[in-house]
Amino acid sequence: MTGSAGVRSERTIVLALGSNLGDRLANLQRGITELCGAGLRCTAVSAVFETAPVGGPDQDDYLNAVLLASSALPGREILSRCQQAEAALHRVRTVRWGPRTLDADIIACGTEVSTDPLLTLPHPRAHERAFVLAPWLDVAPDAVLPGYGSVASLLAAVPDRDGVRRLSQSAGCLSLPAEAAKEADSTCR
Ligand code: A4P
Ligand code: MG
Repeated sequence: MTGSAGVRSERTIVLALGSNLGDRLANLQRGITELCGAGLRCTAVSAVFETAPVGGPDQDDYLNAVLLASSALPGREILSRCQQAEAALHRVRTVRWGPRTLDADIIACGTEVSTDPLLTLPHPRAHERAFVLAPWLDVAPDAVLPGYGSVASLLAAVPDRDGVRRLSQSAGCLSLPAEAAKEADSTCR
């Protein structure tokens, strides 16, 4: 939201991370390091979920997580940051919904709604995907997907909810970069 002086106020940014190529957990952790900072103040990260692939070619299972941040940056700048993080992980695009070292999608920027194909908000498929909703619910039990309702009720209705499994902390967890972790809720819990 932009105020009368043209200054955008901070709002909660919800980012979904996924990886199913290489060292999946390390890729997600590196993605967090690439994303957080410089105007994107990361506040919490979910547990890691192992998830069956949805759509695309035959491919290995994913690890998925949700990262919460607070930011006044325009959505387009946050999208660029996501794309830079994917590039840092040498993501290669071949087939749609194909395997990837890192996918970093914007699920929501506060309550912003946009139908721009370059940045659709909320993410147009988030409401029907357990691999997004389950980690989001894990890190924000009262979360609401703008225009769709509570994440808990959406998750209860999605078909792929049996395809997601929360990893125990000993099996793998993510943490915020040290700077952010000092003042925020780290979820290696
Ligand atoms: N774009 C528009 N809105 C957004 C947004 N809110 N966030 C545009 C990010 N990007 C957005 O994205 C394609 C285009 O979407 C970009 O040019 C951007 O401007 P991409 O990252 O190149 O490709 P993608 O992520 O494969 O595309 P898409 O269609 O958004 O994929 P989905 O729907 O996110 O699905 N199964 C499991 N278990 N776990 C997964 O993580 N991921 C996918 C990808 C499919 N199946 C999966 C998983
Ligand atoms: Mg993407």
